[in-house]
Amino acid sequence: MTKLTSILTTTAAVTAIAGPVLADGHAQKWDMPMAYSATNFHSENGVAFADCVREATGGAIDITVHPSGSLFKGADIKRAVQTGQVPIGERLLSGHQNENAIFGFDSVPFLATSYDDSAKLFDAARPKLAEILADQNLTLLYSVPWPPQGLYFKNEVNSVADMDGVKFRSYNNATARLAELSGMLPVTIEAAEISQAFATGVADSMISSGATGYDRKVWESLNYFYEVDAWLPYNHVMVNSDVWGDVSDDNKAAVTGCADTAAAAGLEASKAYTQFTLDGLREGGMTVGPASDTLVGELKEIGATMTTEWLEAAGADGTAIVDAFKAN
Ligand code: PCA
Repeated sequence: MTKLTSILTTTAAVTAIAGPVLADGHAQKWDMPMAYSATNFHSENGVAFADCVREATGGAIDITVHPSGSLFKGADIKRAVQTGQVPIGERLLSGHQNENAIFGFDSVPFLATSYDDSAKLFDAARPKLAEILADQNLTLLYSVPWPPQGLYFKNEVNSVADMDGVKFRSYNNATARLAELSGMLPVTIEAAEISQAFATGVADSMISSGATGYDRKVWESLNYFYEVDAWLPYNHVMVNSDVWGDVSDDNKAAVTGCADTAAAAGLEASKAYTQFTLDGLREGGMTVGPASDTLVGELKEIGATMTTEWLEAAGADGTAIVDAFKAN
């Protein structure tokens, strides 16, 4: 190819992309903060979603993913999208239970412990969740579950008594409450910062997925992972409703189509990542296996307390979600 044809081809390609943008009149660049590492399946799925949107809107909406909390930390992403500092972002809504207990629907211990049940629970919660978010100027695009949550420790733990006084990294209200009820000392730390926290002894334990332990190489500091399957929390991708309102109907349909694809692909990736990352923890040198019957029994008692507390906080809407989930 000569230099000229190369320039022409490039120009043609740019024009092909630019055409619909100009026709639509709303060429937009959307920065999308995400809290987890670039190699995490949520982040990779976010990049695939961005690619899908770029293609499906003919370049009219050009999303750039910023993983690892590099643009906004996890805890700040929701507010950033709400207030229009960024048009779109991903956040673990159970980190905002203080605003509305419904945001913690997915972190009620032992309510939904499998992918099938967590999907049913999400279906039951989604309309209410979307309504609450809409009141906060947020439009829910897609949601993807983390793998089942298990307990990480530095030392072997066979009962709640063994957890007494242990420094415990929490990521939402439920994880902090679990720590309190089991005699541990909760400290809130973003996923992006846990390797450092464990290495320096700020925390010696957490509840999370195999995925997050694997992403952060926690075997460098911790030694045990107990597969408790306490719950499967969701990450949610949300767009600012004012921004969304300015998107043409055609592009809304395109983005929604990509969001549906991302929800399905993210779910499959989450499932596949479960075993892969548990194997990875083992290869890193950790002991990975089920918790003792004693510990499981004690955690279920704590779970019952937390369920009662959540139902009280979430009121009639919470009860309706749980009833709808159980009816399916
Ligand atoms: N990883 C995230 C939330 C749930 C999970 O599995 C974290 O630990 O922050």
